[in-house]
Amino acid sequence: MRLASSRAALAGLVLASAVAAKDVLYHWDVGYVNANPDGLFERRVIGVNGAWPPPELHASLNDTLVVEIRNSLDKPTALHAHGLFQNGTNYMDGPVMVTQCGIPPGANMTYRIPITQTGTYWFHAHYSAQYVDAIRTPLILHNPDEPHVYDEEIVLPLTDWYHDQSADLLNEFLSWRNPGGAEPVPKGALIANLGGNNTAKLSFEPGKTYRIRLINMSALAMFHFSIDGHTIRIIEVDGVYTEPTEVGNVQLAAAQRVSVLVTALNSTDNNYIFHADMDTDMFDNIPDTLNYNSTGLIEYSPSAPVKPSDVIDWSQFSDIDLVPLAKEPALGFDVTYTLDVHFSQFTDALNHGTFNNISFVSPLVPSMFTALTMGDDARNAEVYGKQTNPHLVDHLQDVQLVVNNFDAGHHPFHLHGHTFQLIARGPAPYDPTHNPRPSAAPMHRDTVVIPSMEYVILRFRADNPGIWLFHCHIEWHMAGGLNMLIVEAPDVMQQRIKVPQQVYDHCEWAGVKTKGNAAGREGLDLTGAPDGPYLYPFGWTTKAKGAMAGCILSALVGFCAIVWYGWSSKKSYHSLPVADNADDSIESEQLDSPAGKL
Ligand SMILES: *[C@@H]1O[C@H](CO)[C@@H](O)[C@H](O)[C@H]1NC(C)=O
Ligand SMILES: *[C@@H]1O[C@H](CO)[C@@H](O)[C@H](O)[C@H]1NC(C)=O
Ligand SMILES: *[C@@H]1O[C@H](CO)[C@@H](O)[C@H](O)[C@H]1NC(C)=O
Ligand SMILES: *[C@@H]1O[C@H](CO)[C@@H](O)[C@H](O)[C@H]1NC(C)=O
Ligand SMILES: *[C@@H]1O[C@H](CO)[C@@H](O)[C@H](O)[C@H]1NC(C)=O
Ligand SMILES: *[C@@H]1O[C@H](CO)[C@@H](O)[C@H](O)[C@H]1NC(C)=O
Ligand SMILES: *[C@@H]1O[C@H](CO)[C@@H](O)[C@H](O)[C@H]1NC(C)=O
Ligand SMILES: *[C@@H]1O[C@H](CO)[C@@H](O)[C@H](O)[C@H]1NC(C)=O
Ligand SMILES: [Cu+2]
Repeated sequence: MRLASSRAALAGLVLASAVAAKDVLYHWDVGYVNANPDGLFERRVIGVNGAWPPPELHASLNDTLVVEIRNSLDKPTALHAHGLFQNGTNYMDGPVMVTQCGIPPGANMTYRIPITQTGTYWFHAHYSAQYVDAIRTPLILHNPDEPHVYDEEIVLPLTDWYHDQSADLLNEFLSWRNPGGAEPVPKGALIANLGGNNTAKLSFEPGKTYRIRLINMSALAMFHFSIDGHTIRIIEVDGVYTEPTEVGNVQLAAAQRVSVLVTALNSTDNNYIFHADMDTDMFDNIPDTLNYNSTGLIEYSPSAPVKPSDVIDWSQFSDIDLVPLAKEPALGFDVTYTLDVHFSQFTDALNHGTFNNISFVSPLVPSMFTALTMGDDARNAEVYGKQTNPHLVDHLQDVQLVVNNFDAGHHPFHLHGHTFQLIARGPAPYDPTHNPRPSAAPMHRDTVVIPSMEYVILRFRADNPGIWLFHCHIEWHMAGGLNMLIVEAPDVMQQRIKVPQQVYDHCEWAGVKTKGNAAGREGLDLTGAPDGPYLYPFGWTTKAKGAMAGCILSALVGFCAIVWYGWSSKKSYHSLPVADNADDSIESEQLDSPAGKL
């Protein structure tokens, strides 16, 4: 599948580089196929070139990864290389209505991504909740100068697995019938795309050391990974090398990656079980049929018995205690933003995730185009529209984000375009009069879990001009609005970023403008830009609140006839220019949903 071409895109880099960089080319025809990985239920999934799972992607440092997508679905799509900096290639990042329009059905898009990083990443759809339909695959970036020593490597993606289609799950989640915002609970877990009675098996040879690249490609579930009878050492987290750190088990939230080294035992007398247990804290109910403890087999010999589990080590370690191999001092900060995370009931009758009480709604113009076309006004955050919750940072500023999680669940937050240093963690809210004492060489990563009622302090240097999404990686929460924008150095973007014609063409097809502010207008005239949904207005009369409560109650028993004025605002932000068949009700509902276009 891998074809190398002799010419490299980054001519400048190639001149300076020791190893010949190459284009690594993949053709992906993205379309529907059927699959039954747990042996329990055959369902429609989104596959590649007529098969599922999609092929793994591999490239090396300084290569250019080229993935030519053909969209054979009946709806738009877009893909995101999770954790890649996309330095100078903001338009290849993937989130729809942030850096591109959806790739129309029947159209192609070539993602050309210069590889400046190494480690374990993944590639997934960034449109609606499409990746729940299994369009996701590991993306491994090899390092010709690998600092850790091992004999072989194993890529082990872990995912939760749903039997229903993502569009149906999303409609259930974002529904007035679900005022508490209970997330869809998966039917089980897949280890290396196998589940149910199809057990994943890893063959070990005595004495060999394996690098296992764990990737949590879940929509919801958090996993604990451990191997009976073996010790595991963490060496990489989210593409960042660490000093080898021995742990009893590895916790991975959605979108996080960890590489561990495991040295095989010297004897082939026994086989062993490895565990990938889903953390059930996030599940509102645990169906009797749900096996949340998934296991696989470490096989030394097909005839050997399985040595029963000793006690599983459930000790917790904190990622903030890891030490990166490349040590850099803690950044200071030139600008700090505090982000309070809540889930609340909104006037559109839905339960939305929010940063500072704003639930994300896509603008009418992809924000990257707003940055590129608004001249000096691009440095005024207002032009991106208030529903995108834009936070402006200037070129080369050191940025601090203080994130307080006031919700009852944990959330894995992901920043596009950067890794961030983990400066501090503690009980929320963070008290700004207490100076954090970061470690001398803080760990950094691209996705951080914040447990309920805790805060984290994150810092990064704004050295990558672009529009970068900051969001919870639980797919359901993202769809529910838990996203915001970091608008990084729009003035420098205007000098550096040259958008390929294809990206304009896709917007044109969808009737989406590629210039102007969030409303597609000039200057600060934001007439028609998305506005709302709103938190329950505090000024509401008791009677109105009673009507709303009654409405929610009756919604619970299946009907809701009262129309209150919250609904009337629906039209204004539901009227995004939608790319396709508006008469397909499920589809248009999904596309119209607040953040449905991401
Ligand atoms: C990758 O490119 C950088 C920058 O040009 C160069 O310093 C480095 O040696 C290259 N590394 C490899 C493995 O090609
Ligand atoms: C689109 O992609 C398909 C499949 O990868 C390829 O066969 C076709 O030539 C491409 N079309 C264009 C116009 O590039
Ligand atoms: C899976 O295995 C269990 C017992 O291990 C068995 O009861 C069940 O019937 C099996 N299911 C399928 C679909 O084979
Ligand atoms: C993957 O992430 C989800 C969501 O945070 C979590 O519930 C699940 O346990 C994780 N899986 C692993 C194997 O860590
Ligand atoms: C396996 O045997 C070698 C050589 O005797 C020894 O160095 C190594 O520690 C043993 N490995 C384990 C996991 O016991
Ligand atoms: C899953 O594993 C955990 C940890 O070993 C254990 O406490 C729990 O009882 C197991 N649950 C089931 C249903 O096997
Ligand atoms: C968000 O709304 C809650 C009430 O739902 C309020 O307590 C809180 O102060 C608000 N936060 C911000 C940052 O406005
Ligand atoms: C982006 O590239 C510039 C050079 O053009 C470099 O200074 C900066 O460190 C890079 N940032 C990231 C995040 O790769
Ligand atoms: Cu979340």
